Amino acid sequence: MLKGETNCSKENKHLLPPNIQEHLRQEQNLHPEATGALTSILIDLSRVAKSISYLVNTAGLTDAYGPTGQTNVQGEAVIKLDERANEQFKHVLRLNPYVAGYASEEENTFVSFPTGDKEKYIVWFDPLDGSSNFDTNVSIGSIFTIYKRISDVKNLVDEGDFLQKGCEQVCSGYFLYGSSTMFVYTAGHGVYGFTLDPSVGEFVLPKDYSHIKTPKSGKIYSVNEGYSDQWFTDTRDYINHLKNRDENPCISRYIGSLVADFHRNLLKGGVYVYPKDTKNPNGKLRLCCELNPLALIAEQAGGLATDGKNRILNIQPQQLHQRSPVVIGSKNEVEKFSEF
Ligand code: AFP
Repeated sequence: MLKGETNCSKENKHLLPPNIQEHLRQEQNLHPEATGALTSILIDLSRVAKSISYLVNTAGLTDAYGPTGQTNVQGEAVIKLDERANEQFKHVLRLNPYVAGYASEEENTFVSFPTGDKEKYIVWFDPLDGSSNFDTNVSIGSIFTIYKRISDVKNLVDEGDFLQKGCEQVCSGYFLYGSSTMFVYTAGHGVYGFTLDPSVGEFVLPKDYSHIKTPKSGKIYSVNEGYSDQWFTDTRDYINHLKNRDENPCISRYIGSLVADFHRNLLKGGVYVYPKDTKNPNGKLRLCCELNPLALIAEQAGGLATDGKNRILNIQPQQLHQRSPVVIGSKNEVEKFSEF
């Protein structure tokens, strides 16, 4: 032992933070009933995150900016990277022996894979969220969620597998392509945030991002105020309240990339609102591939997510691409909305 070094500092000095594989193995060992299927899917998803991160970071060099000329199922212009990110997810999920099918925000309907007795899970994903920000180098993200299939394993997965309530999610998360690339997930035992270490190409877990907790109250509100003329009175009164309350009046922060807005508020505290309004009776965001995954993360971090009245995770989806209004973030601010 070197002079002045304690046993403890000697032990910790050369320890690397765990990478995602080590972390998932440790988590799996805590659950003797685990088969390794979920670990395998999450490791594959972390590969998807790395490959999309690479596409994002090199887009200016590889002609990846700009639209494809197509519109997606939502009627939105598809950009080249939307398409490439979607392909990355599909390619990796198709090869995973535990995945029975997927549904993508970019595609009309779900896809089922040939069945076998191992294929227990289905995956929902939004391959590139905030993609209209992409050409200007603003942070964007991808969102995923994993459910156990409820249809008989002898058959192909059916629509019911993809229309489960958010409270049935086994695991959800997002990749954030920001000033660094992050992989944030929960499997119902806390929220973990990995950072991509570009020097070794691995997602590692910094100490501060193990069991992420969101503040109970925060001073950020995130909403597109450009639409305030279309808001109903409840939204207008609520936002006015946040800005003008005596204690801790809120300030506005809005990127227009859901994952980036959500992630900032998760760490700093505050509320993200995408309300229904006179033009959009159900808001804009999609329940199954955007709101449910983020609502699970928010709740696991100690926050809340509602559609203004109901817990997001309790809403029974009726359609694959159903939209819902959302109020998501710190407990105090989300609860306050119900008073308006
Ligand atoms: P895009 O992927 O088409 O950019 O849509 C992103 C999104 O669904 C979500 O990420 C944003 O928070 C939201 O739209 C922003 O929408 P507004 O422009 O209506 O505020």
